[in-house]
Amino acid sequence: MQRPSPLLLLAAGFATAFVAGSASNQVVEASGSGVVSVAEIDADGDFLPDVVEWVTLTDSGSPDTDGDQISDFVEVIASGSPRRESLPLPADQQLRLFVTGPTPGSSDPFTWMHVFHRIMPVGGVNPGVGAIQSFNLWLENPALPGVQIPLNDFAAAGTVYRERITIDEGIWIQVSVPLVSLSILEAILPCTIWAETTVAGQQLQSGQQLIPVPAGAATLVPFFDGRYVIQTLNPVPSLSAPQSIQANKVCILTLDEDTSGPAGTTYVVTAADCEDANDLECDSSCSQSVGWTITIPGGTELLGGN
Ligand SMILES: [Ca+2]
Ligand SMILES: [Ca+2]
Ligand SMILES: [Ca+2]
Repeated sequence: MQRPSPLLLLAAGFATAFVAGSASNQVVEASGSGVVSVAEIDADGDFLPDVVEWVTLTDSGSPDTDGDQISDFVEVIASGSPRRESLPLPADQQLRLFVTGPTPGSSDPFTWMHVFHRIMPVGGVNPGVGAIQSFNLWLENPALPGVQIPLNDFAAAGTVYRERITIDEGIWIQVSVPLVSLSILEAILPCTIWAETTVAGQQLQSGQQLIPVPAGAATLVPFFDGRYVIQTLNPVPSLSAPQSIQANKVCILTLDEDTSGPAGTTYVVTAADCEDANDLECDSSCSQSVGWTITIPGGTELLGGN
């Protein structure tokens, strides 16, 4: 059997570049798609598409929802508090995943997986435009150790690629994949999404697990005090049906390690509450997750290693 190769996106292939942003944070940005999709509509220019801001509960009309001078993108990608004033977090490699569904009023029929990656070059030196030599994005499933499945295999149409190179906040990358269907993805959970970037000779890798929970697919983000924020990754429901907005809400979990096996480490949820979850609104059904067993490829150690 031929081993699938990772999706390879050569940044050098995206030739459309323009200069935008303020003088204090000049940005050079390249976009790889000639057709504007919902994954590219970013009204406030903070690099988070409007549909993703719906998931993160940030303001798609303001690049700094809480007005603390830290951009929505940086606070979201760093698992900070985008809706409450806070201090800057240490700049680090970060990877976040979001899934959004068909948007009300849009002709875009796709459920999208959005991957956002921030790369901080060694020494904080801005490597400049064209420094990204390669960007690979793939999925690994514990049942197929060592096999890298290109995320592109799940694409129903063209993948969106955007990059932004900032003076002091690293290189930001967005890859959005229009999925054939969410159920195909759910069939291979749990899995880990990996991004590997080569910048100025450095190879940087980050991963984030996508796990199955009774509410659907979800990601976990470290919270303080050894607990985790769980965020379900469901398509955006109709905004005209507010009750279904619960689909993208979050919950704070306390995990108790149970067993380890080929699929990863299994944890039992011993507590779940609606304490401030990275300032995102909590799921009203949060407490129902007590007693869940969750299997995480690589365990929680990987969560803290991004
Ligand atoms: Ca935005
Ligand atoms: Ca915003
Ligand atoms: Ca902010």
